[in-house]
Amino acid sequence: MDGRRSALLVVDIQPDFLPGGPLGIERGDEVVAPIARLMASGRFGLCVATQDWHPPGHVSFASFHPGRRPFDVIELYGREQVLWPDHCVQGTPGAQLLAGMPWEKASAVIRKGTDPAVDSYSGFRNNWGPGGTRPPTGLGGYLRERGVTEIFLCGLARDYCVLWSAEDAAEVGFGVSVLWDLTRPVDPASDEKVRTALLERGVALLAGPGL
Ligand code: VGL
Ligand code: ZN
Repeated sequence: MDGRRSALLVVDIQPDFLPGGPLGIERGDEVVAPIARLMASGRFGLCVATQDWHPPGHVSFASFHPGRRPFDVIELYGREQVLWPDHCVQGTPGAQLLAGMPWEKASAVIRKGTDPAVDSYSGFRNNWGPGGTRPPTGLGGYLRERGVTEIFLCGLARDYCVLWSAEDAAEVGFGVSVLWDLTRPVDPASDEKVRTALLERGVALLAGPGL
């Protein structure tokens, strides 16, 4: 985690993903304080964050698909799409970056999932849309222009937004580490699959610093 070439990417620490929220992740609250300490530690050259930020009636919401329920899986643009409870609706309290965290340390916050017709798990690119492409958010270019070569990820959720962000970061050539203990999954049964997927992409899994 040396000097100015490392970046900490804090993924989707928002009330809607914490216990009690509509897409509350079990034990998601446990990562909040350690991530806050890490952000404040100055150990990373740069800190950036992502914020899930959907318009009302987003295509990923089960409520948008008559007869569907949250966690159903449908086919959308030829790929699997999990249907979620309504969450992180633009401007709502549950979509805000969690109060009390040192967000002033983040030099950029990337909002994602803003296209009503396309989901976006990764902070780097949308999921596949109708055109069969995944438009970039600009985060990769931002980090590269800032001289970042190594990215350390933490946050929610391990099996969706952290996983997809880590895979994309590795694919565009960053050195990538997931601070495993500073993430929590939507589906705890996914851990083995997620671990394997990350290792196959050359992503390092770190326990997370002792904090
Ligand atoms: C996420 C599901 C839907 C995440 C976001 O932050 O992992 N998961 N939207
Ligand atoms: Zn979402």
